[in-house]
Amino acid sequence: MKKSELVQKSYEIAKERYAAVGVDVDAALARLQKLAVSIHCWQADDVTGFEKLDNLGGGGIQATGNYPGKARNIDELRADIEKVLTLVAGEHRLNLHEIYGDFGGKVVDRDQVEPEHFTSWMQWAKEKGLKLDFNSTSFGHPKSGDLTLANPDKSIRDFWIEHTKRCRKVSEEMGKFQNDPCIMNIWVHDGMKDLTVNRYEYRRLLEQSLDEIFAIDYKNMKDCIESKLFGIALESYTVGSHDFYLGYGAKKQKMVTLDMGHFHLSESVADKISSLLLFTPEIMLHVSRPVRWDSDHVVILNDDTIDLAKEIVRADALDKVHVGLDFFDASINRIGAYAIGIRSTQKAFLQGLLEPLAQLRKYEANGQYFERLALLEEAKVLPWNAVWDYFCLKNNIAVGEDYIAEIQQYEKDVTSKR
Ligand code: RNT
Ligand code: ZN
Repeated sequence: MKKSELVQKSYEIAKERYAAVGVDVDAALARLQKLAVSIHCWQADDVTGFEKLDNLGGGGIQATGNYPGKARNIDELRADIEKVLTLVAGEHRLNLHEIYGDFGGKVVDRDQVEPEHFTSWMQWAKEKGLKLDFNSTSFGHPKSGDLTLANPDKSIRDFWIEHTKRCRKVSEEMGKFQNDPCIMNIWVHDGMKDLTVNRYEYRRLLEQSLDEIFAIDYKNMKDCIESKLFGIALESYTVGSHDFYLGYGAKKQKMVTLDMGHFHLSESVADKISSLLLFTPEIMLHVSRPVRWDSDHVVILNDDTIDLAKEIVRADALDKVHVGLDFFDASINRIGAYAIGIRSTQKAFLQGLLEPLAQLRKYEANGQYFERLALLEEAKVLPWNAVWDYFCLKNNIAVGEDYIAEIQQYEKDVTSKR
């Protein structure tokens, strides 16, 4: 039997199995189809960007590995993203960092960035059916140091405030152009390597800088603020901790970005969804995978991603949670990294959407906790994978492991020649 026939047949059977526990598979598929993943541009080039300034590295993050074929310029990065889009179903977004601007070979310092540096991105994205999201970039710059928005030196602080304000303006223009809000993330690495005695002061400065940055209200962009546990070489103190941004977000009604790599390893990011939604407007996610430290490994289908997706569905919050990715693995084929990460994220959400929630809720409300646990366990082995294969088939993209060969071909034809 042909693979497509097998997939079709398995799907029909799966549909009946799910119907028996009250799950409408087609409704789940329709919802998955609409679930946009904001694809981070920085996996394609190990977070280098296209600035003409010397990128000094540092800033608390680091891509490790030297697999050949990274994107060296805008055209290569766009080609790579276009390839990625042929390997995943659905309509997605592209998340750009300021350092990926189209600076036309000129030196444009971070406090000089303008919307026009992103015009070609906006046009290209429109052609490709992508919406754009955005990030200010505080790392990898001569003025990055250990402290940016929280720097006691006013001239440095003002430089980064100006940068971040301008990035909001860029985001506003992107949002206007695409007729859909551009989500702009602020993550600054500010912190200290060793014991720190002025913790309060830096946090006070960060709050003050953010207030200045957010002074203008925009209509076509949304702000989000991302915390972290520690950065490389900034291990002892992080100004923008989770408590800091949770407090700021709740007080000022800003979205908090939850990066799965920015918490203690035993902490459940999934469990934060329902609390955050009560006190902040929406949530931005950086779906990622920490391995021992915030190492930004490629997202896989593991308990953390499945739990997160399920919690979002259970909270009926798919429209309030924005799904973005954040990983940068320079040790494997980068296009492959994207394909794995996006497909695994979608698989997690599909599992969430296929949960027999109505029945589970009934059990819980009745205090039938054995029944709840039993159904949760059985639901794990319902044939969600048949539904997943059908999703790929129906969208005309590689079913199962077939995308491996497509990536090998692209490597042979394109990335290996770089
Ligand atoms: C760093 C943050 C941040 C970055 C990107 C490049 O720890 O997760 O989101 O990964 O901005
Ligand atoms: Zn992140």
